[in-house]
Amino acid sequence: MRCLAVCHSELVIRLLAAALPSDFELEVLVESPPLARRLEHDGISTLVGDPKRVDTFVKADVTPSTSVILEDHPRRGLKKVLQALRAAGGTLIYVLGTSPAELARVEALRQEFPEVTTLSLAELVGPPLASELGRSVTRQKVNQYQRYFADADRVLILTHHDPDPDAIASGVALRTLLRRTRQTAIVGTMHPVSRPENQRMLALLDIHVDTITAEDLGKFDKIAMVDVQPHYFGELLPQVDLVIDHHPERTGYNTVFRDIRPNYGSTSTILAEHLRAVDFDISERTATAMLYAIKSDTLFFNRQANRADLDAFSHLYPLADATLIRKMEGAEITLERLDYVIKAWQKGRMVEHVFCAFLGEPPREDFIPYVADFYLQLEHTQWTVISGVVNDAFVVSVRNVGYSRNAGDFVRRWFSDIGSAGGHRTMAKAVVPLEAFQQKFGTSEGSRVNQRMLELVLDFLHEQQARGATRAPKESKDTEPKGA
Ligand SMILES: [Mn+2]
Repeated sequence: MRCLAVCHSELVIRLLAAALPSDFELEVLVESPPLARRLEHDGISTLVGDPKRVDTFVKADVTPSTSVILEDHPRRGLKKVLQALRAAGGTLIYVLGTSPAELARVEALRQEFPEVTTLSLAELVGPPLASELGRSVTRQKVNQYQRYFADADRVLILTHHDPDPDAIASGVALRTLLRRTRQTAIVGTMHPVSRPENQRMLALLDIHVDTITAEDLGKFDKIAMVDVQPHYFGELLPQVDLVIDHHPERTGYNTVFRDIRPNYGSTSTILAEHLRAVDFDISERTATAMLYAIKSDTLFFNRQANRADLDAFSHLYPLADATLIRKMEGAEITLERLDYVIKAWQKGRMVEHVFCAFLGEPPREDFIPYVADFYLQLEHTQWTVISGVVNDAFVVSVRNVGYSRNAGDFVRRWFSDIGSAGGHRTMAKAVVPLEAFQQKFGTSEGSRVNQRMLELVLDFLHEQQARGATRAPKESKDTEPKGA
């Protein structure tokens, strides 16, 4: 590919010469003969000419397939240069300026020259520069906590209850960063892994998550926490040593080090950055766990995910074992789950594309979200509202297919006053004491519960539709008035 750079600053020219891949044949056009001599001396092919003249570009052999990069100059007539270029047959034209604000002037010329693309140096250089600077800040932080943990005999890396792939992978990644093995640093939880696909992940990757009790906490010299913050454990852990998490930042505890990034799709993304910042080799096992974690925590980039998650994903992908990930995902379907899928179909109701079912008392909570996810795949289904009773708690999982109404708003609306309720636009969950449910909604009997849930969701949807007719739909978080 041929590229003609029409420039006036030496730095920009040298930058282009260094940055353009070797398959670009770069030629430079400048007005100043001394500058041309310096560039030629350094092996940069250079022409001298007046860019406002058509014959300059004819001599430079500009064709419709030549990429022409024009360095913007506020005091030089850009319009004349563009006219000359066009007359000489140039069509691939890029105007390079310092910042998007400066280039706004060029945008005005777009009416007349729609073939022109603007490039801002600030935008081209900014993202890699920012990640480089961010990496050195991260490196410093990682080095600090590595030193701090170095002399501890026994380290606990604590996750939330029933750890999910992100918690598990983050624990393993942090253990790698602390240069420890299971003998000196355990990944621990107070409630063991229950979901079949997560158990399969542990088995396939040979990862051990130890179950510990509150009394065990005192046996560790240092405690780190991943994918969760101390408030989760109530009063149990007012002081810890390190917290790495992507959930909204909470206060009311002390930690020596913390790295909390709520805009990240997974904790594994943060740990991938830590590993990269200190140039650690990531084993295939760890990479596979982390890749699976990012994929599942972001629902394969369907839920909150940003540039950092994509970067971590593409960094880990070549290091991981994709076949194992497919095996872990396949473990989602088990016979006992299919039982509940069938049960839900027999007892549930589908009204206005909303599938609503009450599962009775399943032996574990994960049957509820599983069935909710399952029926969302059924054609024409737009919402699923699946509920059940687990350990005297009424649990409901809500799912919908994208950009309809907010599932999180729905559960907060009806359940935040009597229990915990939260979630995103497309998935949400509420857990309330069964007694409180009975008091508020007047029933806890199977078919009546389901009828009631169906009414709640249809009310919510209808009301939102009525509102939407007069008001622009608004994205609300925790602002929904309770019990309104
Ligand atoms: Mn997570």
